[in-house]
Amino acid sequence: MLARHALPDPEALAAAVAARDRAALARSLNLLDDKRPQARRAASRFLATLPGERLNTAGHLIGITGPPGAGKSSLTSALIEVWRRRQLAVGILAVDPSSPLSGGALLGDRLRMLAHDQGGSNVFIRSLACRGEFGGLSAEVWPMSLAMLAAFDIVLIETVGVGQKEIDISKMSDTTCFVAQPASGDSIQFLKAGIMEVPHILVVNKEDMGAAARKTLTELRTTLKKQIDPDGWQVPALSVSATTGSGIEKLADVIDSHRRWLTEHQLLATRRKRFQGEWILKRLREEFGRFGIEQLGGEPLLFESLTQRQGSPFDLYDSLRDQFLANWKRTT
Ligand SMILES: Nc1nc2c(ncn2[C@@H]2O[C@H](COP(=O)(O)OP(=O)(O)O)[C@@H](O)[C@H]2O)c(=O)[nH]1
Ligand SMILES: [Mg+2]
Repeated sequence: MLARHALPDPEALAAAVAARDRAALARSLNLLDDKRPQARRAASRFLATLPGERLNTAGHLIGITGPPGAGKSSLTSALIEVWRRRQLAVGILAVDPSSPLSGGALLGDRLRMLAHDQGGSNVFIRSLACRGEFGGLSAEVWPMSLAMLAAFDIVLIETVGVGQKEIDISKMSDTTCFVAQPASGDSIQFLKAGIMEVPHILVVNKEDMGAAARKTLTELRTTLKKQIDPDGWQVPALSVSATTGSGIEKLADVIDSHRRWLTEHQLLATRRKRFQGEWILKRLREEFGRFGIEQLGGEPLLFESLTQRQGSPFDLYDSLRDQFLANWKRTT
């Protein structure tokens, strides 16, 4: 019991994670999720010790989002197989509470299968689905993705992408894929109305359903003609079938081409740096509201400084929190 609760040595843990030690990875994700003060301090040191150049410029952080039942988990399994054939090490964070039975079990089964052959050690999956409400959990997804990034070529996060409560995956991934299913007018309406941030890649899954899939793809392409990615990336829409496997190689290629495009335009490192600013601002906003942000210098200034700084994001957050509380005490 004691051993289970004993905190790991952050430096040794970071080295083991970077060496893709599976037990260390599991331990690091638990540590990042541990709210006890001494665990937070260890987690903070752990994050600060992860290899910075990997976190800034290596690997590929991919977000897969879309409504429940669209086939995100199925698509994830299909992609894992392609990436394995391409000799890439893959880490998955599944933050999808909507399909713990179909999706969760499906993905679990596939991975159990994979684990039987020698390629199994290059695939690591952590499901965050069975913890109920997102609540505090959502806050830890980004730090967890950093630990995964230190170990894997590809880190994929699956989230449900409709509604307000959901994690904004576009604020923590290099490439965001939105998965729609045939005859899902909703997704198109969300896009048109600007409720949904334009993803980098639009995927219509269940192509095997025939005409309905083709119609949805055409509608999405028409909608996309009016949508411009702020960076200038031409958003592609393609159809696939996770069940039959059709289009999956192509999808993997398109996902990779977006990463190459980001690198060629010197946007990858810039994008990664923004994630930290977004994460800290979001947490400050949740804890102290707009007033808190104003007290700390206002959003633009704060954001700018947060993307510049080095070290652990936990430390940065804590120091801003302390700063706010000290100001608050002085003025009341
Ligand atoms: N016909 C068809 N069904 C699919 C396809 N991909 C997934 N499904 C089914 O759609 C349902 C939801 O899939 P799941 O991957 O759990 O969706 P998620 O909720 O988006 O993760 C399951 O019953 C899958 O078997 C596909 O390409 N074609
Ligand atoms: Mg799922």
